[in-house]
Amino acid sequence: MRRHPRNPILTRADIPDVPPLLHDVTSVFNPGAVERVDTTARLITLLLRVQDRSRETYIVPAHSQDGISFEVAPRIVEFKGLEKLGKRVYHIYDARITRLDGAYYILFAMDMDDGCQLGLGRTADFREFEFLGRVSDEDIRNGVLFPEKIGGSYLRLDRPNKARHVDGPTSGSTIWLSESDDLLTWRPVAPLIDGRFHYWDEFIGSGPPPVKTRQGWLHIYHGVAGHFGSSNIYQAGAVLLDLRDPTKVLGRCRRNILEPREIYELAGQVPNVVFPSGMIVETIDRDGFAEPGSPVRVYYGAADTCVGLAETTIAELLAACAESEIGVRLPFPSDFRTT
Ligand code: BMA
Repeated sequence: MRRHPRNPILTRADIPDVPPLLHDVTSVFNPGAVERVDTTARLITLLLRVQDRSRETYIVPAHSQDGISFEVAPRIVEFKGLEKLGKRVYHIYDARITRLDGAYYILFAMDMDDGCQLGLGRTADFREFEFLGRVSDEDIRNGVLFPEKIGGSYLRLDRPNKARHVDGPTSGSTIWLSESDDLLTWRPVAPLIDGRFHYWDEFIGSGPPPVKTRQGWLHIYHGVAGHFGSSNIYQAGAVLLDLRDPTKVLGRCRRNILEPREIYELAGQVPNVVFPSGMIVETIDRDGFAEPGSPVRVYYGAADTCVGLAETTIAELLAACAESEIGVRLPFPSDFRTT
């Protein structure tokens, strides 16, 4: 993917200073993204993760007509009904937005006393937000909803968390497919892809919600390479799933499609991180499929500090998914010797 020349497109300086909550914030990153029509204007809306000096985390909306310059709302998102959970939620973060059944659904991570859980919210207009419920009962993160029912069920991708070391931080190396009849109660269907140890994506998690193409569901995910268990390098990659049966993996990129290279990705609160979380496809055909030549914008968190924008096309992402499997040696020029 290619970085936008105006990167990073959002930094802490873009967040309105509105005490007491939005005051002198530390960072803005990992945005969910959606394109929509608001009254008459086409807008790209982001739900930003904003963190302050107390390390409290808020979701803050931002809107743009060109997808590059964003106006950040001077208020945090309050999910009505969250208090009914009756349990303490320390942080809400990493919102992923899916348009489904005519509304916008938001899956997000909730740090609670029993680990990280998934919360589900809904909005019609990005002004009022409603909390629909806690939609997990195990430590889990990176939930993303498919934009339509498949085989009569709602589907999502999610990533259960496991501790790598006893009492250590949790992460995960398997993305699962789960299904639901009502969006509230979920059943695991099948593991979809595993982390590839020794390579760039040892630990993995979903990025933005999957996009429908004629070739299959195109999905961007993040992969983490652990360097001697000390530093983690977060990169982005792509995978292609069968349209009718998304448990079938049709292709997966061999090499990452974005990795930390620029200074704002290499240095920050958490160094060496690109974390894709929002994806906007410009051209969708009449039947709802992304067109191969369509420009694609991917919004990502950089070093847990600011927001970057990377550009590509559907065709380029599909080509990445068609690369030969990792670990299969590519031919060296010497393999073609004729003598
Ligand atoms: C992941 C999540 C992300 C974060 C990333 C890098 O596990 O917590 O929200 O951006 O780590 O710190």
